[in-house]
Amino acid sequence: MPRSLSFALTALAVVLLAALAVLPLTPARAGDDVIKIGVAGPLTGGQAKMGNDVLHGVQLAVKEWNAKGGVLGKKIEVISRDDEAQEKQATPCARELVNEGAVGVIGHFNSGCTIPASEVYYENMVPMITPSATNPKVTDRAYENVFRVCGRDDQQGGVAARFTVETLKAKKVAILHDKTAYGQGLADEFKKGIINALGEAAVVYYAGFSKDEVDFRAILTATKEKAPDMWFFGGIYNQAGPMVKQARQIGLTAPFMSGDGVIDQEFLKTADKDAEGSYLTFGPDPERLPGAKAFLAAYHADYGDHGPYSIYAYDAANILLTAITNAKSADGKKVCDALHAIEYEGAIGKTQFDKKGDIVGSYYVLWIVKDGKFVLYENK
Ligand code: ABU
Repeated sequence: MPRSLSFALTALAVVLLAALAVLPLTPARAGDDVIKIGVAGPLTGGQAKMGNDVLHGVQLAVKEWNAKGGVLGKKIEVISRDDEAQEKQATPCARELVNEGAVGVIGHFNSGCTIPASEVYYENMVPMITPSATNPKVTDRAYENVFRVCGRDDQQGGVAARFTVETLKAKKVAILHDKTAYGQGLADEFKKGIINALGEAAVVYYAGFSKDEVDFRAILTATKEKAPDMWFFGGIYNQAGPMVKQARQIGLTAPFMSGDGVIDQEFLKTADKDAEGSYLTFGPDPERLPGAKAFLAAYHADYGDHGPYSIYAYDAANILLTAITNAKSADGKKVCDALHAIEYEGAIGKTQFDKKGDIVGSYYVLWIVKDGKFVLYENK
């Protein structure tokens, strides 16, 4: 090949590649014979239990829709991506889901992944509903394609702080967190509530550490030296389990409290007897919700015990598919409009979204570990 032609072809290839890099991705493809729904979260690693709970909730909803003929006359296919709960994996996963033609996404699981991934979905107007990401920033940007079916950490942190002051009557609290958008965000909301009620001096210790840390003894010893009436952790069950065990080993006996990231059977398995008496904030008990009965039976038949976010993922998928049905289209903008208008009666109750994509209302209640189980806290 003449050298000039080779040079021209190389230059053309470079220009084409550069153009492809800046072109918007192509989410919904009209000719596709299936409708693809994306799921993203930690499917491997320390948080895989909760990530797979979400995947299973979506798979169950899709199985039920497919048994009734699918959506818009097409079968629904679930495509999943494992972001490993790593912020830097979130954006590549989101791009892959969009590239593969996901018309909507349930996820991501973690706030720290949901926030950057939502930028990709927003650029491509792909509706996303997170079942679990509770950091306020997820919806505070008011992107028209971003929704969540869970609560917010400014609600959850306030409930935890009120309970600490009014029910536990604590005067001195220690606060630990995993430095993530969720963990530190929740810890800061809790801290705000404590300071509002009791003043700055009530927070006797505040510290963060990596979300991959496994040895907490130094920080727990420092916590113990401050003699708090209770200690709070903003983070996830895979760290909370060993942390509570190590706390009791070094003689930190004050009550432990955390949030929705810890209310998982894996916490009970790891912390075992040391988990007894731990307080957690989360939503209502699905076992007490009449609308959850059919979901619980079907989920248990397919996957065994449900996790905390299985039911939220199930409702999120049903809400997305109902919005596609109502929109009579998988076009992202039309589906987002349908989501903003939706009033959905699901397994966890009625869901409606406000302008920012948050659910209308707040549902946080206190749970306690009693006889090796999570049970609703009842003030007697
Ligand atoms: N909300 C608990 C775990 C997920 C997250 O917000 O990071």
